[in-house]
Amino acid sequence: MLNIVLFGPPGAGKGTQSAKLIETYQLVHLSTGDLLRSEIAGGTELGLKAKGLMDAGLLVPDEVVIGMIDNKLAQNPTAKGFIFDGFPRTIPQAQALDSLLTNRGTGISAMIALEVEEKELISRLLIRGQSSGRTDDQNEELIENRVKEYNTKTAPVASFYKEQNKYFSVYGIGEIEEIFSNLCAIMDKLK
Ligand code: B4P
Repeated sequence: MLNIVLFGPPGAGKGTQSAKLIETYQLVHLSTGDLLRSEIAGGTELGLKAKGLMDAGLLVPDEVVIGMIDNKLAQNPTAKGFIFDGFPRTIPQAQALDSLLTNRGTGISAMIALEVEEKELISRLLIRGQSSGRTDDQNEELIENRVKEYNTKTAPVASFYKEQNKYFSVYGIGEIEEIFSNLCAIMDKLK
């Protein structure tokens, strides 16, 4: 199986590039952000709890997202592999993902990080906020909170994969197609 963690700060292009990667490599896309937003749209108890945290730019509790990923892995037993988009976002999530995959006889092939400077992230998310309707893209202060949350809790996850020699990075500013082709160059070596 080809199991990839697509990593990067909010607005780095994870969702954008995941959509292209799953088509080219026929993988299943697992975005915890999308899963949480669908819980919110469905008005579930989990969604209601998550909404307050997401609207404040904070991460939702580890056990919530780990449970969602476990369910999705179980629902896709014949997948050729997965693109994990926005997960893991903390070290406990990374450890949990390792054991979920080990229990299924597989593991993470690589983490690929999209590198984008903070100024560009804020500008992209403010632009997306004008049309996405996403409440967490609505103002600069909130976006800065998300970046802060990333720097303190999520950035250390890269070391987890570096220590396993599974870390790769791609510069994430430029044409979407050019970034995609740089990602594909790494994916093709991993296949
Ligand atoms: P996510 O849904 O993961 O949202 P995100 O980090 O903002 O990234 P996204 O993938 O949507 O954006 P992209 O970079 O593609 O998370 C939302 C919230 O959910 C989190 O803040 C947290 O509260 C919660 N959450 C999710 N997962 C969690 C977890 N595991 N643990 C705890 N909490 C969790 O794109 C951004 C914009 O840039 C787009 O408009 C796009 O068009 C544009 N763009 C992309 N590439 C570009 C390029 N090359 N040039 C110019 N613009 C580009």
